[in-house]
Amino acid sequence: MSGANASRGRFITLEGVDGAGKSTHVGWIAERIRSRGQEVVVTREPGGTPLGEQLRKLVLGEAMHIDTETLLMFAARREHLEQVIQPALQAGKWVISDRFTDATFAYQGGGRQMAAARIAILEDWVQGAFQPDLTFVFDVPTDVAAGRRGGREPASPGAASASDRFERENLAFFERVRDGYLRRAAQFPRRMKVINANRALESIQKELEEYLVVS
Ligand code: Z5A
Repeated sequence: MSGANASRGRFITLEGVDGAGKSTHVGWIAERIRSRGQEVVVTREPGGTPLGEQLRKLVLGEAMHIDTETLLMFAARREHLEQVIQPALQAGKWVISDRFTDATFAYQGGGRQMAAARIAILEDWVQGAFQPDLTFVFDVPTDVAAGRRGGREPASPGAASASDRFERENLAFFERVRDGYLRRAAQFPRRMKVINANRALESIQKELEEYLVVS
């Protein structure tokens, strides 16, 4: 991360279209890092704080203008940074977040076609130069992701479910989201690692391990 120092923890984010497998890998990554003696905080966006979780319910459930949707993502993020992410990093903990700002560029920028320059204004406002140290983009063809979503039960209160606004979008939307992630990863290749998630879990985790060893 920009401005990282030796005593500060590290910030890892997981991204990808719905059903790509982020949530499947969060716990595994946390355990790998804990096994190295590090303290780990696992969190998610939108959410991660009591207020953020309320905003999550609104943004996943209520129809709203694209500007409102984007502003709420960043409002939740501001709280998340202030209350969870920054304090944990400053205390030397590692933070693993299931989604962060790259999701806004992919979903609101790619999926909903909001100009990236507008999102970048909010990014600068809310987080300045702060970025994750490492981002995994789990990449799968959108039809594979859709098949995986189809076989899933909602995992927790507020979890994405078949009834949430994003999951009701069509395949073309998810194609744009996927392209949005791949474009962003091409822009920031040192930070963002595209992981082919269309293969066996063991094979994916072997690749993740290689990146974690050098983090
Ligand atoms: N959103 C946004 O628009 N803008 C923003 O800035 C942010 C978010 C931060 C909620 O996110 C929504 O918020 C999201 C984007 C929007 N859209 N939706 N819906 P979320 O992360 O909470 O919701 P989600 O994307 O649906 O995540 P998820 O439920 O956690 O899905 P996932 O992590 O991608 O997949 P999974 O649950 O780990 O795996 C799905 C199934 O596939 C499951 O049964 C697994 O066992 C299976 N799986 C996983 N990997 C494999 C492999 N390798 N082989 C076979 N099967 C597998």
